[in-house]
Amino acid sequence: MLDFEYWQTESPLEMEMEPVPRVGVVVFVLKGKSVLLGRRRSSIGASTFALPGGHLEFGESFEECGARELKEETGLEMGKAEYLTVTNNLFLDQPKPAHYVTIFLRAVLADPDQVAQNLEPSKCDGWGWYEWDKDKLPQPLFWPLHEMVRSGFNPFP
Ligand code: 8DG
Ligand code: MG
Repeated sequence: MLDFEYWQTESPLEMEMEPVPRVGVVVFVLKGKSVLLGRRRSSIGASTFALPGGHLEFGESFEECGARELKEETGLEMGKAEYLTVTNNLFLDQPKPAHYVTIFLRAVLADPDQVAQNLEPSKCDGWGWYEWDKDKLPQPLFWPLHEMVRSGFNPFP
């Protein structure tokens, strides 16, 4: 049981806790030959292009989490989705090192004409569609994504 004084500390609860691995769920939203990417403003991967996604919440399925994060970050409604792959990555170049097991889904939009909005401007500079071609993707990519491209990974069916 945590005592009252503990809760009065200035620093956030997370900073007080031992680091633990967390689960991320991210989505390759596919449209034609393109995927949806946004330039991050969050501390991990700041100024690099990454997929929409975020932290798995208690009780969620991967698809529920992907759909919720996509909606929160872009306003887009996720259509049919499927599991693609998983990564296990350490982010050591952080004030507080982070460890993520990240689930990658691919999905189409419920309505392909819906336009992405930047609903969390403190976390992202904006969203755009980029052709999945190593010479046409924006640079720099968030390093986990960069590694996937380098390994020849293709999110398209
Ligand atoms: P939340 O607090 O709103 O739930 O989450 P968030 O603030 O949107 O989390 P996030 O950093 O966007 O995503 C969680 C972690 O997932 C991220 O810190 C590292 C991992 N991750 C990857 N690859 C990618 C990616 O391409 N995009 C995103 N958004 N996260 C990724 O390993
Ligand atoms: Mg996010």
